[in-house]
Amino acid sequence: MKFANFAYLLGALVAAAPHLQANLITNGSFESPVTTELSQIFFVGSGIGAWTVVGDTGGSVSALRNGYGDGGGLYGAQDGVQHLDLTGPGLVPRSGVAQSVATTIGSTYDLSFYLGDIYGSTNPPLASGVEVFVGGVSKGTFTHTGPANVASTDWVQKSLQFVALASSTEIQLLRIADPNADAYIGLDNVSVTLAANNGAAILEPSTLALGGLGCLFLLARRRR
Ligand SMILES: [Ca+2]
Repeated sequence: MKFANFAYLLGALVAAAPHLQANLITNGSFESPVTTELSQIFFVGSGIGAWTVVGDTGGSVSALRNGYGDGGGLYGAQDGVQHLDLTGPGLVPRSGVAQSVATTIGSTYDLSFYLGDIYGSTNPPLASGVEVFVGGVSKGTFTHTGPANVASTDWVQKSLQFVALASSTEIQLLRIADPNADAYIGLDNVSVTLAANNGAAILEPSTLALGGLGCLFLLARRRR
């Protein structure tokens, strides 16, 4: 291969590399649409950008914008200025959001999201919890109990891996039934990224660049 061609190929590889780990979820941070007020209700069946609100009939979730406060608590986003409260104002058993992403059969994906809990003056220290469904199959329940006496949202990152079984995979985050009804389960910053292509690990851009430099070095030595 001519050096110019090789350099071009290397450049193309490095340029393409960051896209391998692009977030497949659209509006994963719930920044769109901008809420009409600091809190906006979305009922089951309605859309929040690319998300669809799912759950029991009559259920809902709330999009909260930074500045929203209730019962002495301040409900701030983990990322950006908006996030979801999966409980909504009405406490039907289940409500949440779902979105389908394009996937490659056999490839492994990382699913990550942030779960928020708050311990305000009127809220007992109850766990926030969601059950995650991938392609309609439950991947388990994830919970988080924030520290006591902290009157702002406390966030933790939760993650799991899945292997795609179809060319389109539905990601669903559904709040767990909450008999104690502390009426707040925060969700923000949802992402799905490609982890491995059919079992082969995805090279990080830095790894690719280093490998490319190594190739250039070898090429330069051979040309002497
Ligand atoms: Ca956000």
